[in-house]
Amino acid sequence: MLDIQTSLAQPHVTRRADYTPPDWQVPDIALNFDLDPAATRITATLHVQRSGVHDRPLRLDGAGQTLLSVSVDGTPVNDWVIEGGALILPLSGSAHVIETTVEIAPERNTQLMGLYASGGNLCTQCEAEGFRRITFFPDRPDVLSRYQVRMSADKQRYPVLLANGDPIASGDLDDGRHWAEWHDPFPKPCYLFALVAGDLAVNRGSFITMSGREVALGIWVRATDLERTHHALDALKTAMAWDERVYGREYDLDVFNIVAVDDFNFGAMENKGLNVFNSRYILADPDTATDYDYDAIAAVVAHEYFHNWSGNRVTCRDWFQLSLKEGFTVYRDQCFSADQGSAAVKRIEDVRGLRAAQFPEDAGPLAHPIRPDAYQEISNFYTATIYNKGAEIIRMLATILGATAFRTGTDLYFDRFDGTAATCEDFVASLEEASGTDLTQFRRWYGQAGTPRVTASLLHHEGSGRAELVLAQRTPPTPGQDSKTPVVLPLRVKLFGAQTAGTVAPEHVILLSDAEQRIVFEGVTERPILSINRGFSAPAIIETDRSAADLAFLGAHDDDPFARYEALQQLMLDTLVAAAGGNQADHAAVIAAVAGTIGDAKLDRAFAAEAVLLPSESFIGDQMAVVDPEAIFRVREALRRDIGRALTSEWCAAYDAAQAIGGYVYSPEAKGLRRMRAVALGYIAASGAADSGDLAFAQFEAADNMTDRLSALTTLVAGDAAQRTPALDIFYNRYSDNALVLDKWFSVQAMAPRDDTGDVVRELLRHQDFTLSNPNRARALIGAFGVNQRAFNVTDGSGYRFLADQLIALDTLNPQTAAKLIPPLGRWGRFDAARGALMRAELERIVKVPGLSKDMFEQASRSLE
Ligand code: 0A1
Ligand code: ZN
Repeated sequence: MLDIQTSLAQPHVTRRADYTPPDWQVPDIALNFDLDPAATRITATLHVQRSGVHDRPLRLDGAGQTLLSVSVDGTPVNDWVIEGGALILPLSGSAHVIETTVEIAPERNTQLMGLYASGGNLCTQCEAEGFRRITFFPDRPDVLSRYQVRMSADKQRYPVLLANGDPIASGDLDDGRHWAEWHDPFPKPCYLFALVAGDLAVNRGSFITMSGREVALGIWVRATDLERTHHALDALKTAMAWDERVYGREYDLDVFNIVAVDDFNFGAMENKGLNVFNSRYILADPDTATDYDYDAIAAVVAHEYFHNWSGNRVTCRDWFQLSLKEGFTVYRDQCFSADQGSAAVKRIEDVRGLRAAQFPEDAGPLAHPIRPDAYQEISNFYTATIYNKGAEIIRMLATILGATAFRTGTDLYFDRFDGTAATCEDFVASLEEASGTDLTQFRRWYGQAGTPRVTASLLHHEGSGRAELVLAQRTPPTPGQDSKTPVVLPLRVKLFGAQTAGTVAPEHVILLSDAEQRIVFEGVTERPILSINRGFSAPAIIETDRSAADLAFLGAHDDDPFARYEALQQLMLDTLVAAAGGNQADHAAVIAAVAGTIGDAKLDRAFAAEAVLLPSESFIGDQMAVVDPEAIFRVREALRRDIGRALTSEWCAAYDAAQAIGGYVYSPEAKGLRRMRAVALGYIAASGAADSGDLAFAQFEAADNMTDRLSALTTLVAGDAAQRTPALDIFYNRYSDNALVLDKWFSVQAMAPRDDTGDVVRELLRHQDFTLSNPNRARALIGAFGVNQRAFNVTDGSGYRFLADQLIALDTLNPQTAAKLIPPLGRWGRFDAARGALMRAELERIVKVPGLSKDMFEQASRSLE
């Protein structure tokens, strides 16, 4: 059969405007899996119902399986055709029972979509369009079905058989095989289907819901990993209680299982009652996981759990609505994490992440709105824009409505759309109706790409006591959107008095909705200093004309921790951007501000440590008309060295104070001390202190936890101390059987700020532990190198060639993972002409590769536009 998709030169584009409701519904499906890694047989029994009045055939998506038989109402038929992988079946009545039998080979599935093998076990990944690789089905999120799943498998090899919902029955067969049956009573789209068959051990727990029901919890891993599942289990229980308290949402099944697998394209997946996780977001103990890992585990466990309501009970009508579940769920997990420790540090980390990944996306060739209008491959739209900007949009809604009305709105949304496939518009309309707030203009955020730029200048007339804040907004054009309209930006603003350091205008939220707006403050008798976008209340770039002195003032006195951090960052950025542009830069103001921050004993150490870190090289680059990676690296290192030298005794004191922790504990305070210790060590090393290698190596050897060990290793790897290679070898030997820690070993070298990083990375490609077939490992080396701004952008283009070569190779195995790593090459417009041409040449080379996946084709071709 001719495959329509590949026979045409033009790739198929799916458009939001073309949405039509499904022609057929499938209220019930029974699946029978005869599991075997080489040949799994699947019989699917679909109860289909014609939806509306039409005479169109039943269209069941499929991809790559061998079709063995088709029957309609119990009778074998052969009047079907296969078109673009889909099975098209003419049907005469309004309801039928369709049965298909297919065969697939999970062990040959390197894409990790559908049913695949990982570490000797079998598991599934169906979002977004993986279910069609298992069996023929309408693979779209607005077809909701009740699932009955029966699995049989070799009992020795796969003693554990799990699927969605509740276990119903199980038993032995006489040929060494066994079987199990699971039912999920909640209708769900097929992207939430999951099964796992494997040799797994379980850490069991239980949770009593707010209505008094007991839920059996299980975290399933390799037996040797069992001891590393306690943190994830604790996080799950905390998340379940949090969702009851904050959103009134209770878990609905009697069991909730999580399985950790080593080979996974993303972070984790919220399959109903059976979450499947990348093992990096489950496994932790102090010896192998950093504080950052612990926090990420709790955040991802919470995220997937929260999807049970924002995603599963209310799902998406189509994939253009992806941010409906993802933006909202990220917002929910961000608030959850903020409640577990330092909310200020969490906000700083989230904004840093947004600026590192989403702002460049919004400013580059792959820019798209949080509700896109078209895609070729939906996997490419699991982006920082959909997730993180999406979360910022929800956060703005919460700010504009206030906590109470926001909660009334989410209650209405959950109640009204429970059991259905909804749209972003349904969500906004629910909040609008519940709060009585007109959100007409706010809706522009859903359709407009690009990061708004807001200029803010504060004028003060001393005589009249009037201050005037002049605000203007502009969103730069993005591909396909030449002209933009003003959006609604809730800006939390406060004015401080320069002389008294007191408040001259209390905080309030300004809703900037016009292109230009003026806000008048009366009774301002002393010169005011502007604190704006406090808490990063709107995802915008704010340009102010505040002096270094005013920024230093805010850096020392602002009572909003994010604004305080931001003032220090701005002070550092102004210094660094000026220096990178060739202007003489005075480091004194930054050094004084850093000294004041680490010396401020009232400040939480975690916050102080984050606040004194210099902006990343790429964020500095984002502020420049043309990114000069070498200059950025040079001026940033010079400032680091000066801060290190000028404050040597302060850093040593901070280091020693942070050392007095005693034994390892995972608590917000202990994490703050470890963070400060890492930052202090970094500055001591940057100062060039002769003994910094000894200090780092002593920490490396004495560490009783991965946070301290890895920060010491990172410091050693950056420099040229004699202990550098021994530390890398010791680390490797100690952890050579732990894949997640080896990933760190690869990454720390790929991210190193060194002249030889490119050579080291090319060498590491040949390392016995490097493989492209494990996504974590590929990302640890190739992904990390791609975001090492200086090493990747060396002038001879060898970094670009390396990335392109690797992505072309990876594409043949795992297109999804390969396509995700394209963006560093799409920054060609941000660099000088010579680098830009070299990057484009690599993108052009990629686009021309015969047999390139549509994932890669879309990312690379759009990156050239
Ligand atoms: N819904 C998941 C993300 C996810 C998407 C696609 C995947 O396919 C490989 C896997 C996971 C989440 O938001 O966590
Ligand atoms: Zn999600």
